[in-house]
Amino acid sequence: MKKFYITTPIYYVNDRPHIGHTYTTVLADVIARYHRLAGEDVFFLTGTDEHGQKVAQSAEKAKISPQEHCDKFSQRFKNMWKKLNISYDYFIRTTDADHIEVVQKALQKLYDSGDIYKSTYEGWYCVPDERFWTEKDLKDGKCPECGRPVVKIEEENYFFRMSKYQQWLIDYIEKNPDFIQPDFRRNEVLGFLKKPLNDLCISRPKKRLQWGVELPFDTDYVCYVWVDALLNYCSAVGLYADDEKFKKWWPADYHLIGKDILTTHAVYWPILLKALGIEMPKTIFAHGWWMVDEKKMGKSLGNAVDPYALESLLGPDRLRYYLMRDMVVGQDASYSLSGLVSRLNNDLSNDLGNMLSRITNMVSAYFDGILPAPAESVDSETEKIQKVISELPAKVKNDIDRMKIHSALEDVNSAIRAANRYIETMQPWVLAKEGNREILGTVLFTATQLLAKAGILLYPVMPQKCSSLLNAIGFSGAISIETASADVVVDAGSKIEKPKALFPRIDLKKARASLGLSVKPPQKSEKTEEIITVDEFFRSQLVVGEVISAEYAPNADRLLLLEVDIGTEKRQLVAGLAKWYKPEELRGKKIVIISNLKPAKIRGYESQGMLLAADDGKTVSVLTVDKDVPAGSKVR
Ligand code: ME8
Repeated sequence: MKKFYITTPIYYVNDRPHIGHTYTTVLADVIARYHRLAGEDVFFLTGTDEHGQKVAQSAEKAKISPQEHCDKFSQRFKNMWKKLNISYDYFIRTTDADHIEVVQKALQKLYDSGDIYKSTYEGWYCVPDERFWTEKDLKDGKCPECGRPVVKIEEENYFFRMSKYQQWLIDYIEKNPDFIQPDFRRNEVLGFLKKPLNDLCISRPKKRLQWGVELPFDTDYVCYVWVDALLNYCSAVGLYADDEKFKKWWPADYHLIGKDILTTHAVYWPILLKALGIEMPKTIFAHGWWMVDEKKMGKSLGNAVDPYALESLLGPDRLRYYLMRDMVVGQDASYSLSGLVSRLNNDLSNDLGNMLSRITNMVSAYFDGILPAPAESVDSETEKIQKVISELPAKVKNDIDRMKIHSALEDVNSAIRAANRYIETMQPWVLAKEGNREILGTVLFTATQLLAKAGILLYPVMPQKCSSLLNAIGFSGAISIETASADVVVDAGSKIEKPKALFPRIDLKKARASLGLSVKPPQKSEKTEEIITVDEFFRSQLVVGEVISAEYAPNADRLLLLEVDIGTEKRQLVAGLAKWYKPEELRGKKIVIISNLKPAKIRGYESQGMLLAADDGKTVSVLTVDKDVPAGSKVR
């Protein structure tokens, strides 16, 4: 059986989990669940990072021991993951005795092999980041990573010979294109490695910090928290303790991280492994950040969105769906409650939920709740939708394998929309009136197969809702990719039940109130952009936007709904282009957008900007850019 080992970062126990931590953990869970559905043997690791100055300081502030503080905050992460049905196989804590033992063994090995030496350090130190910087590293005299003040220190410390392995690392990254993903992050790391690499200070004197793993070769020191933390990925699977286990799981297939911790994972970690003679992980994948009002969401910035409140409003599955659907893995995404509400209402209430209630209602009304068999030969409309249905599992798998989770969800949703259109075209209620039971049965059977495939393919994202959906349509097989790939997923004769509304519509005003937000949403555009009307076009701001997704607007034939990345955020655009373009022809195109138009409602859909197109009276051609400039580039 193929094995699959996936990890999240281990989170600092300084504060409660926020949406950023939740995102990485849900993403890992979704990928782990897909691999389980594909029949692989999966090990999914998460946990908490519990040593270091920040934790010691937080504990001191709260007047409790560091260990008590860690126990309390680590439990908060566990509680959150339980609420969200995170199916981790192991939760590691860096204060676990067996982890500490592994860290000490690794340090001793490095010391014995001569890769660790003692020297005097003189320079700058960022207390919150626990990192040393040289004078020239500083930006305006402050920490180049977080912008906070640094303090000058001079002390004796132990150093790890990172510089010795710099050329080896460059060669390794160049030879292994999958090692750091996405590609632009690999280039970023290679860029960083053009400058000479300093040796890494891996100790902290106990007189300054005691909350850490003691160095086995000098009890006056504890280990730098990042060395301790990174080793969790190996200690969790038995390094130096259980060879068989370690051999089974290592190397990790995916280290999922946020882009904030790319250097530690793509530079320190491989060099540590190399020095210890341990194989490299297969892929380090850095995703982007959830942003609020164009700033990174995070506790220190005071803009963290609380996953507890969102979970109690939405339940676990809809929160999971939103996080997976609205971030293109690798890029930043902007969080807004209105975006969340419209995404869930559109995809889940209007499309999937609507289709489920239509089909279950009609099978109950016309066939006493027993799924009818299809006709032997079918019409061309049914053939068309059958093709969409049968291609769906492979499409989704391909997207998941390439980390395009949002596309996988869009694939399922667009198949659901196609099936809703198929039902409109076939008009089963008319077929029923006419007594055309053969075609009526075919339509309901066919649509039910799609619901079953969607239920399985969306199961990793929404395990509870999809179980209810699959139960409602009488599915009794094993939830697996293999089952989803079969022609018939639910047999004729199965008992169909009308489920309770699985995805009730969310009212934005009520949602705002339940989250304790003021009922009038902040007018973001008023704050950041000048609002103009079309007549004032000369004052328009033009930018390059990349079309992330495009779809037909349900119930509005001429319109396409586009999701466009304009560098700082994603926008929904409504364009009367359906006559001229198929959605897939627009996906990935770099187009020109007027970004500071007052949002307008077009047939009930909000358009947050306009795209430019040429029109010669016969055809319409969307303006694109000649070279591959990034989304957000100004058009002057
Ligand atoms: O860095 N958007 O822990 P941490 C998306 N202990 N993801 C975000 C995010 C945001 N706005 N904010 C945080 C540490 N994250 C170390 C890791 S690993 C050996 C040690 C996620 O609690 C993202 O995965 O600061 C990011 O890398 C991680 O939380 C940082 O968590």
